[in-house]
Amino acid sequence: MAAVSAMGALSSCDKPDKRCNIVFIMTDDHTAQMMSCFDARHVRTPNLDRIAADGVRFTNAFVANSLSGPSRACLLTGKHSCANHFYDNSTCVFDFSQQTFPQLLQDAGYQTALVGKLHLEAEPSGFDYWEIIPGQGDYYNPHFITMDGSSHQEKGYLTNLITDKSLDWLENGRDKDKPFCLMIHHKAVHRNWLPELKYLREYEDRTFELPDNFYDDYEGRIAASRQEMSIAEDMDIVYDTKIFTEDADTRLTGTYKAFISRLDSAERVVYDAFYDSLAVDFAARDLHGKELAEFKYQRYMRDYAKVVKSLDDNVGRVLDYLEESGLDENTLVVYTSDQGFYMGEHGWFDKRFMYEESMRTPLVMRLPESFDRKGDITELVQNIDFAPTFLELAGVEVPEDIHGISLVPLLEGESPSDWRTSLYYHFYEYPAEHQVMRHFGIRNERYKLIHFYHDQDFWELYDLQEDPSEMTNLYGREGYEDIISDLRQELADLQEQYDDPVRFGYDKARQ
Ligand code: SGN
Ligand code: CA
Repeated sequence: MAAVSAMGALSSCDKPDKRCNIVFIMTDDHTAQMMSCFDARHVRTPNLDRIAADGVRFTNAFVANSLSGPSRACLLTGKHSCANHFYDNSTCVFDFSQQTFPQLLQDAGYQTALVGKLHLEAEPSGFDYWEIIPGQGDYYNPHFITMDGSSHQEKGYLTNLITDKSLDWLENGRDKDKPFCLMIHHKAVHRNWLPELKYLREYEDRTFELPDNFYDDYEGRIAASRQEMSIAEDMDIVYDTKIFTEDADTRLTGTYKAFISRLDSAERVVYDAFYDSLAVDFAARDLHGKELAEFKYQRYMRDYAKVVKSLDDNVGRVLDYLEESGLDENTLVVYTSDQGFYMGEHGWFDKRFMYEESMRTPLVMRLPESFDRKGDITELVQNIDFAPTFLELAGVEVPEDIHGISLVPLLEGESPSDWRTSLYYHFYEYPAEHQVMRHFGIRNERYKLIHFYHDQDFWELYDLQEDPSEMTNLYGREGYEDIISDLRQELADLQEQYDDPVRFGYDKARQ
């Protein structure tokens, strides 16, 4: 009943049998710097740009906890980690008995499907159809887990296979009398950036511009100085940059060998023909210091760009199918990532920090024909907003315990004067891989205040207008007392609003 009455209020999707379909495409670790509709410096992504050109581009989209599992839990529940209880990748199991938007959509008569990476250590529920990859999955000849719980290997490149399965469900798998929500979750472009074989040589003639702060000295920023995600120090020459010889013996050589051993012998010949020549060239050059760091940066950028290329092709296949089938008229297409990523900024790869590159996430949408909004949406939005947005589009009443805010008014062209003015963030996975300390904080249009805690206790303040790269920690500087005091109060208010137990003492934050 709630669904029916809320639907009546919607001008855009007001025919009960014609509620909007949703195609939600989410990638892993794809950052806006590597998407040409956000940043034209590095790559061309014509199909992703097509979504933005035909629809809307969110210029201020963020996540609540910049890590895969937590980000997916925020997406499914519309709640911060403190409420969905999935804090980190290493210790948590998602409780699918809690409220999720796919379940609510299914209850309201939607056909729901999920294909690809889930990474929540649990079997999905709330879906009419799912087929997922185990954990992080594999790029080459990957395994899939099907709804009967069994696992099987398939031939091909993962990004293509996930798209094949998604299109097959759209064409043959669903009940065509019902509206649908299809979630296409790619592994691409997650580490270690293994390209589709046909694109091994793409971008090889490119020298990517080094970020201005590639040689950051982390002055005044303790957590930044202690991370283990530096391209120079922590990127594995075999696993990440694929400089492999039979006598290689780095920490991740074994993992690398396992990944490439998934290729059959003919594929392996093609793969080796490319990377073996790089290893020969590398051995002859005897690189050290900055030269070695910049070599690794170029290899990283090239392989990442190749993986983006296959991803962009596959997004194009989905858009083409929707157009050819006529489904595009009544389908919202969302493209986003589970978080942003560092492409050499601060000298890094990976994410986790509340700093801009990884707190941000790319977000573009192609809207159903009944919406005429186009261009940029600049309001502060966060991944907890997807759940209420999709529920409102489906005419389902948004439960009061959801933290996110529906984006539908923004999609209808409104600029609500009471839109949120700040965002809350909380990262927990520490001590862990990459050693990014636990922290929480607040970001408004101009400032960002971060508190690092657990085995440390210090604060950082950035003026994003004057210092968009977040190089100067202003916390404790004369003249910022009022700004800090206001931000600390607002942060405490957000923690109360979201009921994050951190305000009762940090040790209780994960109970
Ligand atoms: C793996 C990667 C890390 C990465 C995490 C989390 N290491 O553990 O570099 O930070 O995933 O990524 S690897 O040696 O296995 O490649 S996330 O996107 O899934 O959260
Ligand atoms: Ca990720």
